[in-house]
Amino acid sequence: MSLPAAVLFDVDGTLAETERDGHRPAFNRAFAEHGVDLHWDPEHYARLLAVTGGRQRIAADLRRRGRPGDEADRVAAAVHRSKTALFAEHARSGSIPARPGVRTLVADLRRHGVRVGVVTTGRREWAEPLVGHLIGDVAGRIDVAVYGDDVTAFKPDPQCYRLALRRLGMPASCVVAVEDSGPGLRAALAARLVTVVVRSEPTAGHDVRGAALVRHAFDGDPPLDAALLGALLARAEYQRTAARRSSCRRSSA
Ligand code: XBP
Ligand code: MG
Repeated sequence: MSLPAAVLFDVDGTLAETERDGHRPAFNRAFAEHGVDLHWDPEHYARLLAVTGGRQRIAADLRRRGRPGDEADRVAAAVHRSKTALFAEHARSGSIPARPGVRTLVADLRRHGVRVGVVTTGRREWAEPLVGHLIGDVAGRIDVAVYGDDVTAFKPDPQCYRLALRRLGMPASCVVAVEDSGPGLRAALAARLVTVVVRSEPTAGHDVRGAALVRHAFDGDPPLDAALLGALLARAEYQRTAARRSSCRRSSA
C-alpha cells in the first residue's frame, strides 16, 4: 500500500466548522466593543470568506462601505485584536467539536506513521489551543504548524504550504493537503500539493476545480483514510509521468 509521508490539514472549515458560529459572532462582538456599526449575518459572512485573514476581511468590508483606506486599516487592526482574544477564549474552552470523521482519519494516519500538520491563515493565539483540543490527543505532537503569524501573504498565496514543506523537509510530491475552500485549494495547488477538498457549510459554493477529490464529509462510504489518500497521491504521480512521456513523444515526432 502506498501512503503519503505527511498530510497537511487546513483548520477553519476543515478540522472544524468554525466560521459561522465561531469566528462570525466573535467579529460581531468585537465590532460592538469598538462601537463599529457593523453586524455580519451568515450570508454576508459567507461571501466575505473570499477575503482570507480576519483583519483583511474587516478592512475590505469597511472600505467597501466607504471608509478611507488608512482609517479602515486602523479600525480593522484594533477590532481584530479584540476578536482574536474573544475567539481564543472560545477555542481554549474546548467546546468546538471536530468535524465528524476527522479524528478517525488523523488516528489512522498516525497508526500508519504518516506525519500530521496544520496550515492555516488564522492566528496562532486561537489556532494552537483549538488544534490541541481537536486532534492533539489522536495526533500526538503535531509535526508542523503554520499560522497566519508566520507568513506575509495569505491563502490563496502558497507561502504557507511552501513553509510547511520546508519545515517538514519533504517535497510536495509525497504530501497531501486537505482543504475546504477555494482560496485554500488554490494555495495548496500552487505549492504543487495533491489536494482533497472536504466542503464546509459556508464554502459549499466555492470553485474547487483541480482538487484530486471533492467530498462533503470525512466519514461516509468510503471514509477518508490513509490508504485512500495514498492512492490519490499514486494516481497523481502516474498522471504526471504519463504527461511527461507523451510530451517527450510529441517533441521527438
Ligand atoms: C481562514 C481564515 C481566517 C479565519 C479567521 O482561512 O481566512 O481569517 O476566518 O481567523 P483558511 P483570523 O481556513 O483558508 O486558513 O481572524 O485569525 O484571521
Ligand atoms: Mg478553511
